[in-house]
Amino acid sequence: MKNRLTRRQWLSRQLKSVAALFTLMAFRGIARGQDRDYFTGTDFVGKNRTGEFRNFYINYWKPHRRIEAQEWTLEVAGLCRQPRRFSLAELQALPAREQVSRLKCVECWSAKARWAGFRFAQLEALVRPLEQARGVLFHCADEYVEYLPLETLRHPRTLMVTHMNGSPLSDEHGFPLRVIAPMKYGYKNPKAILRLEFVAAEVWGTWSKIGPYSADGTILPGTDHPLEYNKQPRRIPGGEITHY
Ligand SMILES: Nc1nc2c(c(=O)[nH]1)N[C@H]1C(S)=C(S)[C@@H](COP(=O)(O)O)O[C@H]1N2
Ligand SMILES: [Mo]
Repeated sequence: MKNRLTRRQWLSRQLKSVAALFTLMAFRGIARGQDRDYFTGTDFVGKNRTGEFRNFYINYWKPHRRIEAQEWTLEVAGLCRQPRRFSLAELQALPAREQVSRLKCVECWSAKARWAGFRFAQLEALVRPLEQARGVLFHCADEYVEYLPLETLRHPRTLMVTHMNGSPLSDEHGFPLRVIAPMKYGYKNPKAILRLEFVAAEVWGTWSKIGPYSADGTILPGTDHPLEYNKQPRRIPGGEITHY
């Protein structure tokens, strides 16, 4: 009898420690979950602030399937004389330009990179926008839509970007084509562009519609929290951030 009780006690202790082990594993799972990168190693890409992306956050409106270069073309349509499609190779054959600039998200953070690509004017010369065209609506792989006036697209600091820090854009940063307009908040820098449409009037983009953000998106005087300086606040005068 005594022996049997002891055995039962032993069994119960064993069960308890197994339960404790499972609990620990569950907690570990949750802890990992907070930092899990859902997209690495999958066919999809989406919003991400983990791992290497702690240094340069990734924003995407919706997760979307990674773009295959061979299957991708840029469609240029709307108010232009020669609407057409471009392959990535055709775009990369345009005269190359490069710049170092900071991307400033309206939600506090910023980060800097060396961007390379081509000038918007090169594309314009090939499709020849009509006189009525005032700007371009960018349609992106994640159903993000953003508008930029021709004035901004022709600005000497605005670049159509295919490369970042010497490599082709990662899927996260907008492969195969994005806009970098450093005088505007990040939301005016559309990524993973599929279609470009010349339009006669301003259209409110995805962020301007949902957020309390201006449709124009020019960076306002205020405070920035650059990721590479540990988000330590810095005063910014408005417009492109050039002093750090
Ligand atoms: N297609 C697409 N482009 C986008 C966005 C988006 O959600 N979808 N977010 C914008 C915003 S709000 C920011 S801050 C920048 C961030 O660029 P990054 O993800 O390369 O850091 O992308 C911009 N371009
Ligand atoms: Mo942003």
